[in-house]
Order: sequence, then C-alpha cells, then structure tokens
Amino acid sequence: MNTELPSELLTELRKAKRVAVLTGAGISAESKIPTFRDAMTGLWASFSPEDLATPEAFARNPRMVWDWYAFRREMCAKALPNPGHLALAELETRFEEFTLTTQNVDGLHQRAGSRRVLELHGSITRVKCADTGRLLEGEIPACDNPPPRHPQTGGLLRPDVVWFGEALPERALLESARAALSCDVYFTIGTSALVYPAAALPIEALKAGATVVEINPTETPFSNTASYSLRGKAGEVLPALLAALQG
Ligand code: BV8
Repeated sequence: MNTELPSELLTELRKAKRVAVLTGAGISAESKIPTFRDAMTGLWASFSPEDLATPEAFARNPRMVWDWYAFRREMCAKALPNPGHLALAELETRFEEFTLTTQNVDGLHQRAGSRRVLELHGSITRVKCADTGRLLEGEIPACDNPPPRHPQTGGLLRPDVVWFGEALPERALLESARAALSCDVYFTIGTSALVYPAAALPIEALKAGATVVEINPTETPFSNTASYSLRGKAGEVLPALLAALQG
C-alpha cells in the first residue's frame, strides 16, 4: 500500500460514534469481479453494462440480458470476499453506529460477515417476476430457452437488480441518506462516483459536516472534494486502517 494513514484521520476515527460507508464495484475488484467500467471480458467484451443493465435491453432481448446476468451470477458465486470486505465486517463491530451501503449486487459483503448491508442496486443472487416484481423462492431454474418464467405468476424472470432508469429501493435509499446526514465519518470506497443517486451520498455527508474519506487507487470526480483521498486498494487500505485502530 503506498498510502500512509493520516494521523488526524485516525484520531477522528477513534473519537467517532457513527460511521457510514458506501462501496462500489472497486471493493470487489480484488475478488476478481470486473468493475463496472472495466471492459467486460470474453464474450461480453463488446457490450457496455449501461447498454445491458436497462429495462429496454431486457424487453428487446430478454435471453441476452438473462444470459449476461447468469454469467455474472456464476462469477460472483465463485468469487470470495477479499480483505477489504472482511475488514469492513470487522469495523462494523467497532462503532456505536455503522451503516454499510453498497452499489454492488454480488452479495460479497454479506458473505464476508457484514450483518447489515443496504443494497442500493439490488442483488444478482435474487430473481423476480418482470411483471409483478414477486421474488422467486428457492433455486433459480436453468432452462434451455431462458429466461425461465415465475412458477406462480407466469411472468418472465429477471434479476432483482436496479437497472438504469429504474427507481432505487426506497427503504435502502432512505436509510443510506439518513446515515450520510448523521455520521461523524463517511467512507466512499471503490466507486467512480458517477452513478446517481448513490454518488450524491458522500456529497451530502460532507455538506452535513462529516469527515469524508475516499479510498480508490485512481482519482475520481470526488477526489478533490473529499476530506481525505487515500490512493490505494480497498483490500490493503482497510486492513491497515483496522490494524491502526486496534494498535
Ligand atoms: C434513477 C445494478 C430515477 C445493475 C447499477 C438518463 C436517464 C435515466 C437516468 C439517468 C440519466 N442520466 C443520469 C441518470 C441517472 C442514472 C445514472 O446515474 N447514470 C449514470 C451512468 C450517469 N441513474 C439511474 O438510472 C438510477 N436510477 O436515477 O432512477 C427514477 C426515479 C424514480 C422513478 C423512476 C426512475 C439507477 C442506477 C443504478 C444502475 N444499476 N447496477 C447491475 O449491476 O447490472 S449501477 C452500476 O454502476 C453498479 O451498481 C456499480 O456499482 C455502479 C457504479 O459503478 P461503480 O461501483 O462506481 O463501479 P465503477 O466500475 O464505475 O468504478 C469502480 C471504481 O473502483 C473505480 O473508480 C476504480 O478506480 C475503483 N477500483 C478499482 N480497483 C479497486 C478500486 N477501488 C478500491 N480498491 C480496488 N482494488
């Protein structure tokens, strides 16, 4: 890790009672899940996620969109939480109030042991009826002419994720916003800060007086606004932060 942890930040963290975190695809990069803006690999290399992650794409070509998510679902299932996810699960136990909000749909925070995860963009591990929104219970059926249909409603199944142009889950967004407006320290980790309304959360936290810490190996549009912008990988910076707090 090429970033020293500022001592003032450690002092603030030791005093903090309420901490909130927003994660993006970057925290899963070290679990070998390509970030949203990395070129998709292999057969999906010629597609941009923005083109596939929309209701219009599903309406136009449900099979292609279903297959893209089946491919990603399998990749997520094979992936393992990395030291960044694990450090956040440990940090959750060290503060009076700790709110973890993620834009990711891979379920790795839960698998790392984080007990309360606000999923702003849903989860690739769940599927629902495209007409009624009713979740499918149990195993996701394979079928030779995907997408399969919901056994009770008969509608086509789709991933339970938020596509571009779709509203975010109200409760998750409300609780994420409430945490951003009331926390002492806000972390924005592994996100390019481009997708709204999630990208507004760190900005609102700063406006409400929180110390905002960005963790990202590269600069983002938010880097110059953050109170601290730590240039490093989540899987290295977060364990170092945890060790420094325990020291
Ligand atoms: C909404 C789920 C309104 C699906 C995702 C025109 C028309 C319609 C809407 C809009 C529009 N213009 C703007 C909008 C709003 C739009 C938007 O923001 N568009 C962007 C592109 C400009 N937002 C929406 O449409 C949202 N809905 O506005 O609805 C509404 C209201 C009421 C009623 C109806 C409608 C919905 C947005 C959610 C879209 N779904 N995902 C899926 O996964 O398939 S978004 C998708 O992008 C992922 O969730 C991803 O997490 C998210 C953001 O990307 P990042 O996480 O930041 O990932 P990225 O690859 O960009 O960056 C990774 C970062 O990690 C990089 O900075 C990299 O440096 C860093 N990194 C790399 N390695 C590491 C690392 N960091 C740390 N450690 C490392 N090792």
